[in-house]
Amino acid sequence: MKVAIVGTSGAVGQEFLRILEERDFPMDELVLFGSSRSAGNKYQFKGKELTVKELQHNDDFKGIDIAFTSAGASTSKEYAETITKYGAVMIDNSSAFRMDDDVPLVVPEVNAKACENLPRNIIANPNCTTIQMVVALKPIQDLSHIKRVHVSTYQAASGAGASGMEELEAQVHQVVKGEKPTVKKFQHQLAMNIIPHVDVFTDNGYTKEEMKMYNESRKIMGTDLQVSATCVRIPVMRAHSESIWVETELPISVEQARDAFNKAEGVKVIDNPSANEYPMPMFLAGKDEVFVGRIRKDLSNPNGLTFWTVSDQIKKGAALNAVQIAEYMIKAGLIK
Ligand code: 11C
Repeated sequence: MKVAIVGTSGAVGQEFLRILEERDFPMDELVLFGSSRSAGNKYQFKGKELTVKELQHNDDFKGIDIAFTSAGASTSKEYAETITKYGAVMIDNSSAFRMDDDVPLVVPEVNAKACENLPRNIIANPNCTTIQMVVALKPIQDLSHIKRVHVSTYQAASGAGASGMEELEAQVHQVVKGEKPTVKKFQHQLAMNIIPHVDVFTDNGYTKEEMKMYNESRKIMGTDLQVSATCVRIPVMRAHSESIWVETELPISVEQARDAFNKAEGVKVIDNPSANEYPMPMFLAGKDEVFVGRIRKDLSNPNGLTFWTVSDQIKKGAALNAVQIAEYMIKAGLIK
């Protein structure tokens, strides 16, 4: 098994390196690719030093079985053919192909079987806010069809990559020193603030991030689910949180929901309000699962249920989900 990472120097690329080592991913060789700027960078993997090669239109992908790509949508579009033409499966973290009919959009806990049909040898990894939401919706959908979801996200600076985290850290220091914070990456100062605006606005008043939650969830769940999202950036370094409200066809009790969450793949329940125990991003960054708490009935709707989720955006929201897709494919004999 020969594996490639494209976009190695970014926050998600670095997470790929950590996760492949942490999970002892079955492979014989790992090849690192990046832009001309990061070509030549050296990284440690399992005690060996690997050097980043420049991504180019050549035959470097001959013999590669799996390519984890995270270098932005335009790079993915430009290089998809170069990457896949000798048979490599491209598991792409960008938004480039997510809504294409001939590219499956996969969260293994929800729709792993979609990996069985790959007309273009490409699998898309969903947006991080969508991933954590659908992992939590799946056990509820298995109890009763979900008609509607209202969700507000609380997204960490890490969603904007390493430079987003650097900007938040710098702003915190500037605020403490009484200096005017430098604003580059986000639309406004993030330290001591929250910004109800992630990605650009579309014509219907929702942002692209909010529309991703609508469109991607429906494709992954394979249902007519209606989603209304408000995506918010908060001054947290890493791990996104979501306040989720669902309306189901049949009423679901809190006990039924808790039991379903407890049994669900990839979910951990932390829900003990009397001891002030609920998921919080500060304590769950770096973890694999989607954490669920504050499970309760919606007071305004007998078929409504509401809960709170937290998951590491760079891990389950990006690199880990892609690696789990590859692990599923190897186990299912789809990549040999
Ligand atoms: C954020 N969710 O938190 C975004 C980043 O479509 O993969 C990921 C964007 C994407 O800013």
